[in-house]
Amino acid sequence: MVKTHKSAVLQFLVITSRSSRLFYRFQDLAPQLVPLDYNSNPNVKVPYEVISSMPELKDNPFRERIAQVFSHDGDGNMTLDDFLDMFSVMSEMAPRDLKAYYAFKIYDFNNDDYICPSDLEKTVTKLTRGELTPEEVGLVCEKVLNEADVDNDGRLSLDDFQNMILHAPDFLSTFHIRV
Ligand SMILES: [Ca+2]
Ligand SMILES: [Ca+2]
Repeated sequence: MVKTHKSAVLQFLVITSRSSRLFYRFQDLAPQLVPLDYNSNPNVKVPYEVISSMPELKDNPFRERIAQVFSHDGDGNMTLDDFLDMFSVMSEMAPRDLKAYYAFKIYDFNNDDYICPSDLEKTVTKLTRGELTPEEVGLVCEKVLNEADVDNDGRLSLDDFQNMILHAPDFLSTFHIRV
């Protein structure tokens, strides 16, 4: 009992120290916008252009989608809450299921809750950083659909996707950043 309590306290301390470090990081991105006393203006947003040029994101081919998915406005402009959510999901310590859920949303470019063939094509092109020819991308997409589209409706549901990444963990590799 005591041990559980202690580890809960420890975990809380780790989380709060990480959050406060991330707060200063957030503040530092746009010191002219974000007040040091953040509670005085908790809805202030750091614009997408600033978020996407952070070292953790600037080389990530999915940076625009990542920022869109984690921002409440859907345009990639982030409040502190959005920012903390993004870092906690992308941290190496986040559970795989949680990462998979967000990876699915990020790959679902047209936000219809399915990864359809055109979403998959964009995903594979970005994951391979434009190194494949369109024919090769087509072949990869076909193979992925053949193997992962369990209910045969020509697109990947979240279930199909979660099942797929058990066999192809590379699909999550672009969503790890150190916090
Ligand atoms: Ca879709
Ligand atoms: Ca399906």
